[in-house]
Amino acid sequence: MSPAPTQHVETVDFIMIYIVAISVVLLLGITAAMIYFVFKYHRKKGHQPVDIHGNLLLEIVWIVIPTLLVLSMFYYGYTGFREIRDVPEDAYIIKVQARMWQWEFNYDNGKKSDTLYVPIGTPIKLELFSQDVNHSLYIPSFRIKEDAIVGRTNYLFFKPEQAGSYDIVCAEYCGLKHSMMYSKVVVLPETQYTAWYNSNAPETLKAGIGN
Ligand SMILES: [Cu+2]
Repeated sequence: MSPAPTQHVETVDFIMIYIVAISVVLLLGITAAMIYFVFKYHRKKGHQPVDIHGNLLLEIVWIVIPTLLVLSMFYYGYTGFREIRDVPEDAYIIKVQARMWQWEFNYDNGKKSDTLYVPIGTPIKLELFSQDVNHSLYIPSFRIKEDAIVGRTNYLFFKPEQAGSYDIVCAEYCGLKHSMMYSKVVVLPETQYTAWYNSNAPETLKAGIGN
């Protein structure tokens, strides 16, 4: 398996597998017990049912074990959530304008692009704005997604660890050409990023799709 493009990927995937694994074990265990009891205790002809009394130990076990399981899911979910939402002070801010049907990335030196360029190893904070309707910036490979909404500033945070090019998708239906609202995030080594960042060549923004 190739190394994860960001730390978030390992965190999110671990929690996902943890919860699914527990769910599968419980599903199989409960289903098997249910089927077993259906056959073992089915009503037989001429047989009178007897009263069943409580079992304190069993009741404690089935309260304590599920409680611990659910608390552990909460623990991993919450710490994972904080990891994704707590942005370090020194994060590099890139402003994102969403519009029908295009992403526009604005860097602090005035540069604009429709592909997102970021340097490896730098914590990145994307500030999300929308000019028209609700959009949602989704980077599946990084396991992050957030709405871009008119009149509100939302954010996303990630720290790229691997050079490469990853898909950016609009994940909120935003009109006729929503399905074409694709872009890329390109993770570059520091020196290449700086060269791109300082180059004067104007980044040609493709006209919004369909405009
Ligand atoms: Cu959109």
